[in-house]
Amino acid sequence: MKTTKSDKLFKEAQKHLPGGVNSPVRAFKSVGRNPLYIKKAKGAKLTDADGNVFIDYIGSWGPMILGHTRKEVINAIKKVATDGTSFGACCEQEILLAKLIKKFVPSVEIVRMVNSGTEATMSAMRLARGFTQREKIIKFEGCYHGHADSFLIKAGSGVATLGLPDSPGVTKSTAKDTLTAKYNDIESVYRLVEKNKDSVAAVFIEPVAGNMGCVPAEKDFLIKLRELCDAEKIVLIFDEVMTGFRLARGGAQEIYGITPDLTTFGKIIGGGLPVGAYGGRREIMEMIAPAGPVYQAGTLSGNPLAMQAGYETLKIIDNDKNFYKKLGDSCQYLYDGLLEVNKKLNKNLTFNSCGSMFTMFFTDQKVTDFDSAKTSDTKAFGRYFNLMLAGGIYLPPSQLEAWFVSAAHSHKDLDKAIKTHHSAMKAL
Ligand code: KE4
Repeated sequence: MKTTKSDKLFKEAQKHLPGGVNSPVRAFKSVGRNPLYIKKAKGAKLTDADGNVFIDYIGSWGPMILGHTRKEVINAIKKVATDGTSFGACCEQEILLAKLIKKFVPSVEIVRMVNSGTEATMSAMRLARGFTQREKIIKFEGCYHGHADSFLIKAGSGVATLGLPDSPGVTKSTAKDTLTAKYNDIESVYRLVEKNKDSVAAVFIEPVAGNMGCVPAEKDFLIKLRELCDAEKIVLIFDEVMTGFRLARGGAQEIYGITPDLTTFGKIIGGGLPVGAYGGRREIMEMIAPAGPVYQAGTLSGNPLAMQAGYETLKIIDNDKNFYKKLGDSCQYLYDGLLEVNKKLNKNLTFNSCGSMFTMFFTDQKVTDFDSAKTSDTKAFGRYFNLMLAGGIYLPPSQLEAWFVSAAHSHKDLDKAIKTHHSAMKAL
């Protein structure tokens, strides 16, 4: 596969951007090769600077659930752009998108738009602290909630339980207010809450984790988490930046039938443009300025261009009552094909999926949390990634990420992935 143009661009980029990129995972470091420079995309396909065409199983890390350059979305963006892209003022589009988000996710009584998932979770954290007048938050090992300081924390060792900075630049005083529990282990949450009685403001969780690879929460675990938060007056926050509008109309909370107090969104609600949002119970959300005292603001929040792109995306889904059924059928077809290959070749790999997000882990252990996800053979995954790429299949360049199927993936695209998977697994 010729990559001279991408290699040349990456060399140049490293003179101007840290690590040559604007987000670490896309540097392809964990798969031992230079990143590809994508020139254009259409439907389920990407074309790179050297003209190589790939079937895309990242979808920009989730946003492109309709596939790339969906004509209704592009036309809407073009139309709005001719009237202006951002006014730093109110616009009708922000109301339209807010109403659709509420229609899809009944737990959202009011919602605030921001510009990324990180901004959404960061703001929801401040809001939960302002609402409860408490300082600590609980997150789970292996869950990622964007790069705000309070989320870049690793578990304190043993008794400490207090968080430790997981990145230079995060201060010990910040880290001490983040407690880390074990995913799918309710006892680990009980212990933290017991040790920090009446000081925990919020529990943040990816209800189906995507950032340690795809790891669905066990239903009973989420039920008990909800009960604990009710009993202890802790704000339960579902980080649905990835799962929102991905797993079902109402995201993971619809699938599990569990209502969080707040939900954070991103990715799909921007239709490929930068949008994040957080919303939930009115009594909490009305603490946000200017309705209430908790400050949060943003120059480009609610800009007409991004709002229109998100609105058009959700409107297409809203108008297609069979959208998730069709997407689910495509996924089942793909998953059955991949698993049949593994069975035939006697490859005992763990496969987790939920709706149209999934991960094949290079381990034979059941993957239910970060520790079990980390038993994966990341070197074998790296070899597999490169074999799939050479075969025209563009996967997330890290074992601990989720793969995505879009509404634009045809059976021909899915068959190609299954066939390429077969030759890659034989070559491994
Ligand atoms: P952004 O700030 O990247 O828009 O969203 C942060 C975020 C928050 N919550 C969840 C559950 C997320 O998955 C993310 C971002 N996801 C990663 C992919 N694992 C974005 C890709 C990247 O960092 O380049």
